[in-house]
Amino acid sequence: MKLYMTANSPYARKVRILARELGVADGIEDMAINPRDPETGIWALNPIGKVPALELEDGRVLVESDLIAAWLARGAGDDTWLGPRFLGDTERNALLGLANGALDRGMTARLEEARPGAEDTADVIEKNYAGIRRIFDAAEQRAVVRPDPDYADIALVTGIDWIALRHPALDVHASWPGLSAYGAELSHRPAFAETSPKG
Ligand SMILES: N[C@@H](CCC(=O)N[C@@H](CS)C(=O)NCC(=O)O)C(=O)O
Repeated sequence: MKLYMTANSPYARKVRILARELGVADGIEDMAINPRDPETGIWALNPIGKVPALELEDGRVLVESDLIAAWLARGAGDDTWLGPRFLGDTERNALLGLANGALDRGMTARLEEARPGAEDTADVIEKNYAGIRRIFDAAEQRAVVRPDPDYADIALVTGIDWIALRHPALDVHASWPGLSAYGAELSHRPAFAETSPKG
């Protein structure tokens, strides 16, 4: 299988961490591409034009990080990371939703930073930063390293790391020391360490 990704994409990283934790990463080749470049063929594979996209051996293509992750977990017979136990746990699903929301707000703010000359850029960025602050305030109380980490932990650590890298103005590690310590502890796991975003 081929996973179309960029090295620092947080959405792709969720899938890459999960694949490693499930022990199925050897069957997946990471294909680093620029999703905005149609010459890479990504638009034909994934009409949304985004990464991650997982091309299966029979040529079918799965898109959207959480759907790819759920498909991998099911194929691996997983019950811990994103299996029936996770899906039946309301609290863990709620935390996953918050983590995904932080990523979406961070991505919107980043796209806005790249929109030159727009009058409301500062306003749009601040609205999204305010959303991230609310999300991280709420998540900090729930961010506890448990004996069996799951996909909500993967998503939250991915959000913490990527927002700390791409939005230094939020000063993530100083502003949310609980989240920072939680992320650091989970980052000792090889699957997290191997995929961590680089500046
Ligand atoms: N909801 C999607 C979001 C994926 C996404 O936004 N990927 C970004 C990279 S981190 C992308 O490919 N952006 C290309 C673009 O916006 O043109 C998912 O969960 O997979």
